[in-house]
Amino acid sequence: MNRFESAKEIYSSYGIDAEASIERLKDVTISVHCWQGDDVTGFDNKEALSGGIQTTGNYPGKARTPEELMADLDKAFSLIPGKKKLNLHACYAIFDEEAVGRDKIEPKHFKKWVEYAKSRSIGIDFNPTFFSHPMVKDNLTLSSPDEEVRSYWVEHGKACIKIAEYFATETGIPSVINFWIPDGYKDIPADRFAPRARFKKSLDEILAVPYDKSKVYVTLESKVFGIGLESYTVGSAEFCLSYSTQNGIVPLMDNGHYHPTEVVSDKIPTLLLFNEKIALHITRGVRWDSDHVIIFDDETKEIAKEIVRNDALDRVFIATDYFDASINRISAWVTGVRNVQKALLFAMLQPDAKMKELQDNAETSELMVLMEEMKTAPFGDIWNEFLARENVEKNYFAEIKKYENEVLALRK
Ligand code: RNT
Ligand code: ZN
Repeated sequence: MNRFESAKEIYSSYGIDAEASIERLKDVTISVHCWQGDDVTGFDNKEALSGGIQTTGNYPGKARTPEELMADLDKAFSLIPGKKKLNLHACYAIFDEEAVGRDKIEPKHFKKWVEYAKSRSIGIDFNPTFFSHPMVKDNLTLSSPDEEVRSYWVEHGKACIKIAEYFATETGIPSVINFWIPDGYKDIPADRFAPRARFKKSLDEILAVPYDKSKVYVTLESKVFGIGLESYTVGSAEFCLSYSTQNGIVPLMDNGHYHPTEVVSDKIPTLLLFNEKIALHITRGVRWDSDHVIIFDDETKEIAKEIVRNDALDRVFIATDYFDASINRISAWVTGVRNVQKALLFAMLQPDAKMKELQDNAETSELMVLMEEMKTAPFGDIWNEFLARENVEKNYFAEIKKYENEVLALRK
């Protein structure tokens, strides 16, 4: 008997169907963030990254052009099993003729991305870019007291909804458009109310544009603080959750955006009770919202468990969001996305019904024993079988190194 067959038998003794889990995982779409490939730089201007987020490191070989980023994405996608979607930011617009401001971008500026996605049969998610731009004034965009600034960004938001709709129409796959603004104050503000009132008004204006709700899902991402914006964040958790609920859009939780002892895994079931759909940015915060590469750690597994055991795979938009510039960027992509998939498969291989029963019967000693036992079940053999069936190598590093030597090393 090979390792997979024997692992399958072990899982089966717990009442778990490993074959069915593999099939189930094959169907889960992960929205892969494009910004890992170039340290969140984009192509629409030469501004440095701002907005309270930071990439650290200067590993050689970063993508500098759309062609390079597409080639790197292809390399990463070839090493990532399962279903993927491409998650773009507005700053990745490709201007063939004249460049336009972010308030004036149009679908045609993303035509090459649509061609890219169509020829690979994947969908595209989208994000307006409210950072790294001269129109960000005093660290404010949609909440700015300067009407010229605020309305510029409102126009950007509206333009982006049209572009997301274009993605959905062209690819035939709905597009998730995520709104996140960096707006905030480094030090204690005198007025916490007005900026949020302006943000609310701006979102109302943006969402007043007509769009097809079966094609475009609007999500709103909250945050607790950013670098240089430590004391006050306009788009706080309460703001974003309340706004989403009141306006029928989708709340998005990024697990780097909460106080360090707060966990998104615990928030998922609550949001599932009150929302038809929810969205996630999966990342790894180390001490702060540091956007480290996702590893196969406890909280990633716990997040996956809350999705799987609540039967919510079709209600949760799963996207990755991290940016590590200190290691090979393609390796970072593949490692992080694979770890989300690994966590999902791990969650699919838990004896959920049995564990829930033990909980309800207050058999907590036995529950702990079973939970601990499952940690050393032969999960790796099931994961390896999934990789083999998806025709991707278990150890992808040789491929990464080859690409680094043949392609990345030439980018001087
Ligand atoms: C920032 C947010 C946001 C960004 C991307 C680039 O803290 O997490 O999602 O990471 O939009
Ligand atoms: Zn995020």
